[in-house]
Amino acid sequence: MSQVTITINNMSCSHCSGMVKKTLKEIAGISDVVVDLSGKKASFSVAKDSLVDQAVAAVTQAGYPASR
Ligand SMILES: [Cu+2]
Repeated sequence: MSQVTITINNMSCSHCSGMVKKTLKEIAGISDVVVDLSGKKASFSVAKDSLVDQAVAAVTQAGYPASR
């Protein structure tokens, strides 16, 4: 288990950050999701490192271009 932070673009309101949070929480192995709307980032715990790439891909696909 490790704590990671990714950068997320295009979030403009609480609906956006809610969508990002929901998207991340739906991924098995990801927990403790905290989305920082004004800071353009999200922090969460991952069971294994490959989940970070999966999280970046899922959030990007949801319309919020993300990067590690
Ligand atoms: Cu929004």
